[in-house]
Amino acid sequence: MPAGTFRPGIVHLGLGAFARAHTAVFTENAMLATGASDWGIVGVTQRSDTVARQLTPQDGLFTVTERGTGAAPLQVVSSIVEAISGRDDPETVVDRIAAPTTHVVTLTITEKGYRIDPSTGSLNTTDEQVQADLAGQPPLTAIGQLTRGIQQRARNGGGPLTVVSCDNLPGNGKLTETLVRAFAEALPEAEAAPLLAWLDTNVTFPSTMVDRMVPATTNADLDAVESELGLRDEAAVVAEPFMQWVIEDNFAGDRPAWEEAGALFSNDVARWEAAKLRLLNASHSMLAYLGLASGKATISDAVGEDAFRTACRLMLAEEALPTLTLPDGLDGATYCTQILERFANPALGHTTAKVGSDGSQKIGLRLLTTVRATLAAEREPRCAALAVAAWMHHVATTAAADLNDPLADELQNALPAERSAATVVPALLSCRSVFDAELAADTTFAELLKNWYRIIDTQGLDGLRNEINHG
Ligand code: CS2
Repeated sequence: MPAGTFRPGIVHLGLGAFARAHTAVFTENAMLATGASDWGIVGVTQRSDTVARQLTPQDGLFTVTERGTGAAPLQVVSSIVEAISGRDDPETVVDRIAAPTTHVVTLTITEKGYRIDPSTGSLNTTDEQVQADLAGQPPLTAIGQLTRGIQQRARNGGGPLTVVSCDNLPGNGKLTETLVRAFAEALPEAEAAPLLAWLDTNVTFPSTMVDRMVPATTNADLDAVESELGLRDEAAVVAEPFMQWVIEDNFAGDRPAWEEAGALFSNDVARWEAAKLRLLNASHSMLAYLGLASGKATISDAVGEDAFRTACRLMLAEEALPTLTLPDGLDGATYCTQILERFANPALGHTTAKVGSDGSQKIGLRLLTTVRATLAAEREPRCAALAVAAWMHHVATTAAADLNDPLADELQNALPAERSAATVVPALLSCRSVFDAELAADTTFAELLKNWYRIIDTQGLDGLRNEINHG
């Protein structure tokens, strides 16, 4: 579709590569399938304005290139009708959320974007940016922008709004609601009361499960797109052919017919999300940290190592799957086979560094859930512990400035000067932002971690191969 065909109906917070290759594609395809034209997306970048600067001169147009078996031809996507820098133009973000044409806000702001206090599971009101947003600065956090936008909408007497979180978090809808309400409750009483009442009757927060592997776009990708298209697309994204979206059907008002683009509306999203986190994302993280520990730059290289694939299979079949109740329509064994095949896609170039980033925000949801449930069933979480030990090794062997994690300082400060299994494992287990006190005190888990850490640290890949295959 040429630029200018679609009119805005959605505000999207977090305009990274994932949003462009997933949410924007589903929305584009739904509009093309139905002939609707009023679900265009106002995209908002978060910390950096790069994507807004790339998309604006291109009238929001960008390409999606699929890589791997079954790849479709390059698609030009036109569903993004405006790109705003949330950092530089927060008042416009608030205005767009409040606009009468907006019916839906979608979010892909990553785990850390929610500013959760791990000790309460609610909004981290000690965060300086959250405090500044509460104090009335033009809001810079996603939850601040969302809540201030809803507040302005309420004051304008606007229509109902649906907020759709698309991040890899269990119960992402309920969580987003909790954070928005916590923000509203922390406002002065005269502001809080009417806003909370308006939220009660006008805003819903369905949960969703999203899936598509989307690596960071490289310069080589941009060059390849240029030679195919004959034009330079600075906002191009590459992705695997697979894409999935399961959405809870709980909308306050109108919505795009995303089912026409292949999305599944379901009342069982919690089970879909738990399965995806503990199976796909858990083994993805495991391969990332095992790969980082053994010099493998991509996920396909890591899964190509027999011992690592074996460790993933064991973790999935013997540890993660028994902890899950799968939704109807999902066969566990088939799903696990398929995800390992998807990881093996050599054309994707998904780096272990990218998947391994923000580990402090991810391992709790992806791996420690399985660790806790397996220990509670009086079994050993041997392979899940391997993944956590590999993460610990990554943290302990990466310089603070190079560790891509919002808790990098806290993690580094916990570490001793002399680093071995005996010192690093207890030091990192004492980080309450990642491990709760009960899990940290579990001797079975601590011993597994120390054993794996020692092997990674002193014997490297050969030691891992030996222990995984014969241990
Ligand atoms: C990955 C995910 O970077 C990561 O942490 O595990 O982004 C993963 O690629 C997606 O969730 C796949 O849907």
